[in-house]
Amino acid sequence: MKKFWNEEFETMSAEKMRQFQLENLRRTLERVYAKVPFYKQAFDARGIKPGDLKSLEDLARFPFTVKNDLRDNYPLGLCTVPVSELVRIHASSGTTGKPITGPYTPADKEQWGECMARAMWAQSVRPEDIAQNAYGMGLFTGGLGFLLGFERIGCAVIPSGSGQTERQILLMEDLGTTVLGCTPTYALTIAERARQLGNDLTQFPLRVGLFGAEPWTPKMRALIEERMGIVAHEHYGLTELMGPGVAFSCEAGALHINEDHVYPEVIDAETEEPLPLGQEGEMVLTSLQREAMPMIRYRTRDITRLTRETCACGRTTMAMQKVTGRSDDMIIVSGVNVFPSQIESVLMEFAEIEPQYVIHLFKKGFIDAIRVETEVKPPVYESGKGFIKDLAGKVSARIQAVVGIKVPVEILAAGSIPRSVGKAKRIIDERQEIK
Ligand code: DLL
Repeated sequence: MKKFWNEEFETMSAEKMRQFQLENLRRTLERVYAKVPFYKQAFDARGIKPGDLKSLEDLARFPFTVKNDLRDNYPLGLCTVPVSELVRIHASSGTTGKPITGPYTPADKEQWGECMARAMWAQSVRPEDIAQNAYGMGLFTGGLGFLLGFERIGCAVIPSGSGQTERQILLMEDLGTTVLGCTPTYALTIAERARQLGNDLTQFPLRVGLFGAEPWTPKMRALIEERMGIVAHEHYGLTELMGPGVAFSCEAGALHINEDHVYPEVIDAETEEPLPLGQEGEMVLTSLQREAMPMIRYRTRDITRLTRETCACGRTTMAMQKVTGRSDDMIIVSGVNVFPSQIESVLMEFAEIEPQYVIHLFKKGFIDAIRVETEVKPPVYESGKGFIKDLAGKVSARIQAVVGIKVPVEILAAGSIPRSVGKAKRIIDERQEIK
């Protein structure tokens, strides 16, 4: 049985990899410069042309791309191909009501499947496995991205999607699931429910979990492993760069980056200068082979550091440390990316509401949850309890429509929320951190 899914790229010498990256980077820069007005303008504003890239270090002279650029060019303004050449469009939350899109050509989808299969193979997934895919099966890249990888390997996939926890457990037992893919918090929910139902997951055939899409601590990983009787592996990725498939944990515990597809840099989030290997900062990623919507120096806002050492698993690709936080205020609730600015934009739609709010972030069992407190304009509060309750319900429904998750809303009297004298503190983190 082969050890690597793609031995050539997973064990390539650093020198050969850099050469491969340089050639693909140049091609990608040329592609976006020729086809996407946004990039042409951004490069021209800096007086730089794709041909100025003589070495990988020259990439630092090119401009960054940020989430707002995707929003400003919504839905497909950064695409290099007409819609007729696309075969898939995913989407994820933007910083306001509009989502950001992730379009794929047939070649992009092919590469995505390759990256996923490499990751899963490294995590011991084999054609004999029965894989329960409990990531959200929809616009979110988790479900359909994992499906591509499982199918590429040849597993029997159960596309259960997220939710309906009791049915997940039933399927797991009846079909003899050996591999589970979902967010780490959902894994804990499944384990908790199984315990309540009197099912001992450690006695199930389940042996490995493929978890990602949100930060989780080593403690949480150990807990999942213990409660499910499995080995827990990690996946990292983001819609903008393809979805899951950017990085994956190996048997030695390193998070390897699919470096022939994604070129990683780490920068100082304040000065925006690239940092040397090993130093912690914000990860910036550039697509190397994508066709539909390649990203140039995309600021992920994820905090990590990069290392290049030959790993005990035999892979030579660069590894990233587990993401330790973000350089912006995005929070992830039940796998859904939530920005305070989204909540704010909803609140601002209501004439009765004051532009004052706080988001309480707390733990509901093992799961991160939020609730919102806001205020009404002074006379409105006098309209009576029924009116206020009704208004809170409307705001909550609107948040659900925009953000995609149900968030309880409490409406307070004018002046209840402490006023800030500097930067507003919108998020109150009440979680007892499980470290
Ligand atoms: O979460 C893609 C994905 C799906 C990754 C399934 C892994 C498994 P988005 O919804 O666009 O895409 O969210 C991307 O989620 O910038 C990180 O902040 C966070 N994130 C993803 N994986 C991890 C991880 C998918 N392993 C954003 N650890 C990213 C910490 C993660 N944060």
